[in-house]
Amino acid sequence: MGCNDPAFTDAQPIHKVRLSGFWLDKTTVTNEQFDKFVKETNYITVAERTPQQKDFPNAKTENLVAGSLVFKAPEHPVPLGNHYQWWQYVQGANWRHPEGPDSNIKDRMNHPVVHVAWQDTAAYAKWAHKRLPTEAEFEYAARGGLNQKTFSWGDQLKPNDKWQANIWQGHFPSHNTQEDGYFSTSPIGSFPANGFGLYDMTGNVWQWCSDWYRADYYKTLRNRITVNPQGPDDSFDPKEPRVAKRVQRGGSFLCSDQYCARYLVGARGKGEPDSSSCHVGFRCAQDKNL
Ligand SMILES: [Ca+2]
Repeated sequence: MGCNDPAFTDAQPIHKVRLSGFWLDKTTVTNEQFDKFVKETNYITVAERTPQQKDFPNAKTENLVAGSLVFKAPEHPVPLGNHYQWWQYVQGANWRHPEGPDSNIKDRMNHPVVHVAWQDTAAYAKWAHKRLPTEAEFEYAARGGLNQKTFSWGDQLKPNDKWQANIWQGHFPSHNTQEDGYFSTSPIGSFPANGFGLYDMTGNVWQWCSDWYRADYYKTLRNRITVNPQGPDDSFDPKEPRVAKRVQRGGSFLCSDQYCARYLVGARGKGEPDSSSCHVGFRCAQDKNL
């Protein structure tokens, strides 16, 4: 488990884990599946709730509006140091309206649900009598039975000149050539399954895992075999020390070799549990003895 790419120090060292058997959804949870959950439970996602002043004491009242982060491609190339050049908090953006109030999911019912916060995905998993996968389970599953490969399908990014996942081609973030066929999310199962028959373990949308994120967690697991690791007890991201985060895996349609590149099977991602955006979704796991 892990990744030797020098850019991803939080995914090092490579270490061994041993896992009990488990089931993992073949695909990410779709809009259609999430719609069923919401219809049965009247669940309201975090992005649909108006933020409360007590939770954001320094925010101006007029800024306390329900919404979510939406990717907007700048018209011209921009320096990659400031992600606010392509991320916008859009009022009214949520899982039903991925680009904002004027957008809808009518033609995207078989796409992954997005704009779901970690706690939304945990609520769905509980309703489905499932759970989120651990980070170790996700990586084991993503590797599809291959050992120490760069990607979830092998060592070549584009074997036989065919894209194996929905990522970004072209100049990030201003020009997406959509060589793989998709600017944004793709319908589930649009790319080949991996060795375990799982779809979109790489690309399309980031997927929440159950673990807290610590950049130094793998260093605590070196030189031994850890059985069923559940993640650290708390979170620490040196890049944002005061923000607790959960692990995300897989990368998304926004991952490019110029930025992010976290479509490597051992690479890690992270996000605030209350945050949501247009390129983060999830899938569920189940214990094998159920
Ligand atoms: Ca794409």
